[in-house]
Amino acid sequence: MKTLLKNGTIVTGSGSRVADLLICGEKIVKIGENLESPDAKVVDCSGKLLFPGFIDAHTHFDLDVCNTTTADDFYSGGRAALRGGTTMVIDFACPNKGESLQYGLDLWHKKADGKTACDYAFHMTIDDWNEDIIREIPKMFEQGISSFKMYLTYPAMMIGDKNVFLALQELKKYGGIAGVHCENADVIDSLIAQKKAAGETAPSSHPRTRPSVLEAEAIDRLLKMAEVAQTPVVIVHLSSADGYDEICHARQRGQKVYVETCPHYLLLDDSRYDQPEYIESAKYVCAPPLRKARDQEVLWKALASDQIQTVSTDHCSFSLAQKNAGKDDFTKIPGGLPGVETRGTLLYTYGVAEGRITREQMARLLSENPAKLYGAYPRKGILAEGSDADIVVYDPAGEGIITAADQAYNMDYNPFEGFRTQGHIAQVYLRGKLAVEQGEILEDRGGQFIPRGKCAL
Ligand code: DUC
Ligand code: ZN
Repeated sequence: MKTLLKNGTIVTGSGSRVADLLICGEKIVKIGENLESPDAKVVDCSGKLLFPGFIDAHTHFDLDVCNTTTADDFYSGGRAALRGGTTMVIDFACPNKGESLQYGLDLWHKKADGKTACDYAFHMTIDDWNEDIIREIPKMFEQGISSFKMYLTYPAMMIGDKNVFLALQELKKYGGIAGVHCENADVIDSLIAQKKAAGETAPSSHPRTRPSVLEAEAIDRLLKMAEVAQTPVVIVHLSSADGYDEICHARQRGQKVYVETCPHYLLLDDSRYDQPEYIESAKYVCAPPLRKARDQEVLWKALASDQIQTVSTDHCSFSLAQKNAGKDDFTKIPGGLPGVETRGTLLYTYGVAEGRITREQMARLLSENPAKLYGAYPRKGILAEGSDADIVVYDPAGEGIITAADQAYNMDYNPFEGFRTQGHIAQVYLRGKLAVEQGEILEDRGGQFIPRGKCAL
């Protein structure tokens, strides 16, 4: 089957131009002017922007956490992703301590295979460190898993600084890359104990027990370990100016550091935790917490100057009933926000349309850089001959409003409720097939597992 997209503005990380794009089967076969293909379905894309399918390199679908399971699994999460222009997610396979990496990988395949609307891949979580795990690392690469995740917070996931350092050294042998959640667990625990002893159990205590300086401390500690291990790392979900300062210091020392932030850190602030109604504040509990307007400003400037490489979502959704679990104790509120459906439209609206970043930067942040960073480029991440025909047709005209009444999530709220949007996602093609048409999902189990190679960013 052939499709010819005529006269769209083709946006890639390195430039934009009006051209025609011919799809044959799953691939882009030609980009050029005045293309003709008698047997192709012709679609007029005049006035539309054609982006490479977005990649969300940070989702948590079907994850058991805080004695509950995320509201979105790979079915609803994949549908929401695709509807939002995300043609590939990289989720976190997450074995429990004591389980093998292979067990975690098999389990994540079981959760995702045959029921995901968009393409998908997995990072592997390292939350245990022993001889068996070390032996399994090369086997992960053989199965298309080239990126890993470690935590400097959450006791259920932490392996301690010594093992983080050893894991960095081990991954380096294979050209693997690790993303790390940076917050100082022990000091956070102490602050939590003090808040509880003082009877301050409302959600407003959440950001006060996780101040940005504790993100900065953990980032600095990790980067010093990475410096000794002589390997680049990814700082996931950077939330604060304090944390960013530490990244700048490491770069000044000559280190290579990759950075991810998320729409909620760019667009929402910590005043959300001080609302009178419990549930209105609980909705926004995530870790790291939302920060201040100044932090947002610093993050936007870092995006504009290409100092942050990716915007992913940390999509980790819980319904209002699930968020209610912490009514008497903020530490029992399951942490996380949905975001996979609105990322592209928000970045276009508040980034490109408001002049903070260019559309080429948007293509780099949402597509090209995650594809390169996580070893899926050039199959993914670019509109080029030979690449998968994952395409977002963005209509920049018109305005909309984000509302939970119009979303594919298995969710009863949207953290960006009421946010104005500029333009909308008109169509999404997944490997050559029209998969979303004006918000309607046409194909919702067509996603494939994408094995990945080494970092190329
Ligand atoms: N932070 C969250 O808020 N949820 C999921 C995991 C994380 O790091
Ligand atoms: Zn996460």
